[in-house]
Amino acid sequence: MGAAIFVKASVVTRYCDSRQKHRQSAASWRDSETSFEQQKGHDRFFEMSNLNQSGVKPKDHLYKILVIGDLGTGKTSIIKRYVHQFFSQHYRATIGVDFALKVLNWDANTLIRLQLWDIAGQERYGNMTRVYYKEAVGAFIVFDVTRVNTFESVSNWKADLDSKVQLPDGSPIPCVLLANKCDQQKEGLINSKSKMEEYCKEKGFSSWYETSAKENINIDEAARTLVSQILLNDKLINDSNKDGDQFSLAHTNDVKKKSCNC
Ligand SMILES: Nc1nc2c(ncn2[C@@H]2O[C@H](COP(=O)(O)OP(=O)(O)OP(=O)(O)O)[C@@H](O)[C@H]2O)c(=O)[nH]1
Ligand SMILES: [Mg+2]
Repeated sequence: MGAAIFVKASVVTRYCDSRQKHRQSAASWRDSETSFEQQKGHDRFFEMSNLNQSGVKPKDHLYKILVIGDLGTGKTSIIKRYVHQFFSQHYRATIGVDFALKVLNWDANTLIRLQLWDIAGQERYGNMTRVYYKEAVGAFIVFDVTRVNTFESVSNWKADLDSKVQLPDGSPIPCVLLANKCDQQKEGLINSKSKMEEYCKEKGFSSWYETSAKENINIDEAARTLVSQILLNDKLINDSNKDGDQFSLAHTNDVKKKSCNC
């Protein structure tokens, strides 16, 4: 149901904390050698072939999604599974941030591009630059069910996220908790579903899933839940702005056209 590309960001350290620079990061994601040609191909493909039955071009949304959590919890593996239907046991730590794009034909009238920001666990909450978080409209926080200490960090990641990015009305962006590596022996609170429910409610998670990138468990489901929440927020924001300036969470054209002069 979707198409996807995955590209590596080579330059992440020279971001400065301005809106313009953020757009450069998004633009460099689009403009990088491999992605740009592929993206043009996608654009042409969708322009030509993605008309719905009534010949109308579907609404096109681009949403920035963060994937954060401790080192080695499986963030990259989840993204690779989701985007490429691929898994490897081999661990190569992410440096800085990687990007992936997942294109979803959500329904006959809606095309969604998820710009997935795969942030290295070694970035650590608290030290995370705001630029990574800027304009994100949804997030996954990932922990490893075999290592309790990665669960203990979850509340810090969530607090960091909520302090650095909000929706236009000031509310937190939707965030889904992923208890990854559920194909293995679990340790801690994850063994009690009711306590996990309580924990997620208290910390303000939209939802939580046990996932396995290895066995492909619940990754599509978790993504669908997050996207549904984002679409709902987008609609609420647009509805509340009906009489004023229109604002959308999606920033499709922004990313394509702007470039940085600094
Ligand atoms: N058994 C099992 N292993 C997994 C799963 N997901 C990831 N792994 C393994 O866990 C290790 C770390 O996975 P990564 O996806 O690189 O973890 P990461 O969170 O991106 O790590 P950083 O980039 O360092 O933050 C790798 O050896 C993966 O093969 C899973 O669902 N089950
Ligand atoms: Mg990684």
